[in-house]
Amino acid sequence: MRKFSLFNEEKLRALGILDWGYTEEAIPLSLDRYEKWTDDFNHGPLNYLNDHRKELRRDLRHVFPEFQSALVFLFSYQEAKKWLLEEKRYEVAGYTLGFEGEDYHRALKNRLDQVVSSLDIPDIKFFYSLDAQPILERDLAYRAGLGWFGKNSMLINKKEGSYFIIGSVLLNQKLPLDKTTPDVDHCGNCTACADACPTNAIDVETRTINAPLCISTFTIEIFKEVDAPEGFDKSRGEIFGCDICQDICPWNRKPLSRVIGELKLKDSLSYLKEWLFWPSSKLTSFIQNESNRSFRKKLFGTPFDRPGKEGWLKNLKARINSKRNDL
Ligand code: B12
Ligand code: SF4
Ligand code: SF4
Repeated sequence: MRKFSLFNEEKLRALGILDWGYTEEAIPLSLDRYEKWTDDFNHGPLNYLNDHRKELRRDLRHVFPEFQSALVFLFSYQEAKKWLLEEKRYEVAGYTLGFEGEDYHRALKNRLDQVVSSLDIPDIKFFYSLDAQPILERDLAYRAGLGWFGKNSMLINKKEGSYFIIGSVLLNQKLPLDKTTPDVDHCGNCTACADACPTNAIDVETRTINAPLCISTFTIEIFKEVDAPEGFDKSRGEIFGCDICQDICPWNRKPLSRVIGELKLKDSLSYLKEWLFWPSSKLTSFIQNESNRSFRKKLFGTPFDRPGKEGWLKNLKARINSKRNDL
């Protein structure tokens, strides 16, 4: 069966799905690369990538024993990204505003529920993979024919670029769909992402990044007061996540030029947009005056909840120290 006959494509578009793919391969094709990466300690403080869960990543059946196949979906945040670039609000990553301001783990589970409910297959059992599971999701998307690994280590789709979140459904049955073959490399001689990365975190040879050097790790994953990685002063003063190596990538130009939709935020979260226009000093004093509890409560259900008050103050301090307090 050709893949377009399984779903109503219009419905998928309405759910923000740019493309989807299918695979029956349980074992990642890049397992050796992941193992070498962790053996060389490139995960730095991200211990969950190198503990007992390492074994689980070796085979999808270790996570979902009944695995027979997977449907993999690419959920767009292109609208949010376009808005941030046009407004020159580089400080936060595109995905943060991409799902109406909601934490994507929550928002996309809901959309996957809608996708699964439209599958009319008897006795189907399924398991969702949405970032937090011990599954190499880029590799899964690669196996499903959805793109190639860019030198910035992003999974890039030839038509849609890389501004998307990968969400997958593992199934206990095979579906009558044509087999897909993984895409080939389309980076060629380009090294724009590695040249633009302010902290030199990208290794173009292995197409991986050194996580402790990455601004995304520093601003999202580290909650305690620590110094910013060397080179941060050459960044755009990112305070939550980093898209520099995607914003520079030529494969993201066309997809953004086609975007016609507007940035949408839930009414209750529209204040997030306002925050982006506050100077760092104003945001800092606002956060300092909040208790830990009330700050968390304000951000609950958004991606910004993660680093907590201490993490936010660390991020803002790094921005101010990097002399990017120009806003
Ligand atoms: C840990 C993690 C991070 C860490 C480490 C990032 C990293 N590159 O590993 C940090 C905090 C830095 C991070 C940052 C970001 N992340 Co993140 N992250 C993850 C997570 C949880 C695990 C990734 C992992 O296993 N890394 C291990 C390393 C070794 O894998 P890798 O870097 O992808 O390397 C692979 C390639 O190098 C590949 N390879 C290289 N050459 C070749 C050649 C061939 C032929 C083959 C087959 C393979 C291959 O093999 C390696 C092993 O698979 C995944 C979710 C998940 N469960 O998978 C999300 C995920 C990778 N992150 C995602 C996103 C959106 C981001 C950010 C853009 C967020 C932001 N704006 O700040 C940045 C991007 C930074 C970057 N350039 O990677 C998306 C990526 C979507 C996409 N289009 O690729 C994911 C998939 C989450 C999701 N469900 O959508 N992230
Ligand atoms: S996300 Fe930013 S810091 Fe991390 S590799 Fe890309 S450009 Fe470098
Ligand atoms: S910027 Fe160039 S090298 Fe980097 S991922 Fe994009 S095409 Fe590949």
